[in-house]
Amino acid sequence: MSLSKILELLEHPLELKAAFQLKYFRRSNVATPSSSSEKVCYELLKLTSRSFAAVIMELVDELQKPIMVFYLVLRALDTIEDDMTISNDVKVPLLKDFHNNLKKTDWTFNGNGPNEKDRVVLTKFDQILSVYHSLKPEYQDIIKKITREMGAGMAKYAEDQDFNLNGVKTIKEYDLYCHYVAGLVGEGLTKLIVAAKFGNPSLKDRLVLSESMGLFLQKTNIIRDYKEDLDDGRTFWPQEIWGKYAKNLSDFEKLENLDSGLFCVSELVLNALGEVKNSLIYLSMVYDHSAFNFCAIPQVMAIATLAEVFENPLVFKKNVKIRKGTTCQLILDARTYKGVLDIFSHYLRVIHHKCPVSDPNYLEISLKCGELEQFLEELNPDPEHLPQGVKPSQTEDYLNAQKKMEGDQSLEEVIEKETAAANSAFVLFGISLAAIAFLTYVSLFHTH
Ligand code: IN0
Repeated sequence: MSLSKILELLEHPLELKAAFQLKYFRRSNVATPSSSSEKVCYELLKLTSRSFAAVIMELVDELQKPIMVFYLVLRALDTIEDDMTISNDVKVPLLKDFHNNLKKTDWTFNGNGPNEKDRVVLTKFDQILSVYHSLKPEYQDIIKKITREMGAGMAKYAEDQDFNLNGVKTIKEYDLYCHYVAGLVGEGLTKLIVAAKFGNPSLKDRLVLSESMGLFLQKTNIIRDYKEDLDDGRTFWPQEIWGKYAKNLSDFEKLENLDSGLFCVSELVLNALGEVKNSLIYLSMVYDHSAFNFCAIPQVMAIATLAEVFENPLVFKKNVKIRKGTTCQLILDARTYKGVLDIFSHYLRVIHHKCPVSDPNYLEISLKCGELEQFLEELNPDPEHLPQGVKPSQTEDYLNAQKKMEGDQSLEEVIEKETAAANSAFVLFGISLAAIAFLTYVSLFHTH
């Protein structure tokens, strides 16, 4: 950890405490690999995504391997799609046929450019295949079907010259692109979670909900990655939106266009907020605590990121990230459904308050934040806000949310104990540090 990151943590003592609690107090149920290929998969997972790997490792046994394999297979597909050193004559058939590799046991690929970050996922793909074939056939089928659809989608975009040169035109195209790279992931995960009986079976018939889960994450990534994507010569911001604010997407890099750039970000954030309602409904229908965590953590990180990029000029200079300590705090707070609702409520207010009246999207942002605040209140009404004797309206969403919160009650007690223990230890730790510092000072400067 760099000195600047340590100082950042020290500036936010509550986040420092969260980091401390996460590191030393969370009971984790990390599986031990039962074969060498499983071990390789764990390593690959850690290599590709540090923080998210931990969340996957903590999934219940039934889902841990299927989701790990799903994640790695998708990462492999992504690593082919992303690699500009692979020509389209090689890339397109590779993407289209990728699902057929899942029938093999020994397939690997060494054709990535030497600098491709995750190329090892493909050079060791045979290890992933070995774990894939050990999964229940039902899980294998789900993974294969999504891989086939996503590969076909990616091939379609790789072949689309207009897309490669000019990026996404309409909002409809933007949603479709996000469907292929993220909505389908949501569909696959939903089918895995429901097959494992860890979620409400009706999730499978309401795929708009998982679609929103994926779109919310991907749209947030796309807004955040403006600069990086532009430097790489690509763009995913839809022209239908940015075209209202600039002639060329790269105009936003110039300081004189900062205002219009920030207005454009507002409209993109507003668009992304359109996915929030469905995501919250989805989360209320995931029963298993570890599967809930796995789904909720990326969502709360996304809403925090949206609040961070909103009205933030740095978006046009670099990828804006939330602080490491904030991430730790979010991971701890997102363990319960109530915690997730509170996080969304908080960041929606941050966005709402940040929005200047001069922003052309001011009215719509206010309306959207208000509508979502009201929805949060519908899911978890504050009795004080209801007129006396009036019961909350028993909507399906309300009932699902209440059921989820009842299921969280036992967890709530465990969390309370853990937090209390971590707090005491943290205070003790702080006092010891202060004592050591004091004694060091005395012995260094007050010796005769
Ligand atoms: C994911 C998603 C993910 C998790 C849980 C539920 C989901 C439901 C629908 C769609 C996606 C869902 O989460 C990861 C999160 C992640 O990788 N975070 C990065 C942080 C970052 O900045 O990249 C990390 O390193 O911690 C995600 O972003 N995607 C993903 C990929 C595969 C699977 Cl199985 C699940 C990628 C994407 C494109 C958003 C779908």
